[in-house]
Amino acid sequence: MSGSYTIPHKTSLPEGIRSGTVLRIRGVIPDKAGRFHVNFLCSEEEGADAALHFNPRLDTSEVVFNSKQQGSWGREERGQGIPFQRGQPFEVLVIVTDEGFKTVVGDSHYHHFRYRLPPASVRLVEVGGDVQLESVKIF
Ligand code: 9QG
Repeated sequence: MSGSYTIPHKTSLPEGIRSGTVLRIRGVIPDKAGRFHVNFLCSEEEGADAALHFNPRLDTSEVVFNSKQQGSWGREERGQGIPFQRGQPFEVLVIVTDEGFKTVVGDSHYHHFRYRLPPASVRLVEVGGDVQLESVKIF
């Protein structure tokens, strides 16, 4: 596998994130992939709160968005359709806006997940699951 990042991949954000921050993730979905996730976590601790859990599910053809607080998942949101395919490369942008996380997949806007936890509390981005990760970049 040519993925240049081991999984799970963690990117610390000591300054946190703010409106205008953009996270770009590039990778390839393995041929037999089940699901992968991108988590915006509020600490580096195990079981940390998640301001955003972005979870493409190739096994059930859906993309789930959620938050996690004190170990409990919140209400799931689902994007329209699944703009990911097994065996195919992908690019995701997660754009931090004043109201929430805007996700762009490829060249198309995908879903806006309104904040449930303050974005300023985010300290770590973690990518895990069935993904060949090529790059994670913060702008
Ligand atoms: O299934 O759904 C999102 O609402 C749970 C999954 C969980 C999340 C959650 O088991 O999987 O996707 O941290 C986890 O366990 C993730 C990987 C109702």
